[in-house]
Amino acid sequence: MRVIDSHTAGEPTRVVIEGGPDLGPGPLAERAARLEADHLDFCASVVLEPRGHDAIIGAFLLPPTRSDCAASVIFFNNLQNLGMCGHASIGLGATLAYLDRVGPGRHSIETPVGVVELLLHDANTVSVTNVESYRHLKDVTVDVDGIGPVTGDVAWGGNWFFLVRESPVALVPQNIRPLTDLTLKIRETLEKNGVTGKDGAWIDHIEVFGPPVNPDADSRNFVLCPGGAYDRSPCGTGCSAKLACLAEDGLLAPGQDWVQESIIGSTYTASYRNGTGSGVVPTITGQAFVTSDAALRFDPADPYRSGIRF
Ligand code: PYC
Repeated sequence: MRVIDSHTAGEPTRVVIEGGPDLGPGPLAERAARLEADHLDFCASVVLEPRGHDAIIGAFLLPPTRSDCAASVIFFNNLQNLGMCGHASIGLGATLAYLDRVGPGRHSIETPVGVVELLLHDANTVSVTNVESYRHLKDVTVDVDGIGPVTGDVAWGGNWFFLVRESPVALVPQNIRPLTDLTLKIRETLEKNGVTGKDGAWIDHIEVFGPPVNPDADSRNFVLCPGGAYDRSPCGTGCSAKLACLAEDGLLAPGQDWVQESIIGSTYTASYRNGTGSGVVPTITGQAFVTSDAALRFDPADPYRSGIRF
């Protein structure tokens, strides 16, 4: 299996170029559901230890089903599929440029939740225009054991997020363990209280905000991902959810830049235009770098060839 690894603002992506399973015909969302249901060994072998680690997002590259798209992609992590992934889309742009499959300019990409657009400024700098993003619930307060009341918004940015405006724990890298514990507790409390996204969807990402360290940034965040890892990047879908909330609160105008800093200090520049529904269409700009071009080997005698799973 051939994979290209990259990182976007510190967050890793592994694009599977050759050697993935045949997902059969049909719309991409159906094929993504088949990947999750029937090909756990494949996903686990790509992203879990010993070949991968908790933070890697897999991106299974497929030919497009639409003539106006350059490619299709299904994102997956250490637990499940992801509807969309901002950092991995930027990583995919850098990977396609590395492979000489695309040049500078605009390229549409199919994802299971809709078509997104990549604008390649150069081999490393990519803007991704995401699916329409919106706030679902404003100012939801839950009582988190050992912390007290925590208030946040529920919003969709291609994945479901609970966004807490003021983190009760300082957003410094030394606090990554306590921030992980905090956000896991918030997620558990949301589950216990029946707080969900639209149609009962699991809120699998928790995002807490605080003041930036970088004087050029507007905000710093810490993002808990579904499988318990934290996002090293400012999280593209999380920024999209944030823009939807800022727009609805009248705190950011269409076209105005929002610079989001991650817990490790990397940044994205984000802005939006109004959507056709009640939401916004975000564009997130960041940089990705290819880190390896590798062949994964699967030895039938290797007891962990399909990843370490409990
Ligand atoms: O950039 O959208 C994102 C993302 C989601 C999970 C990890 N990164």
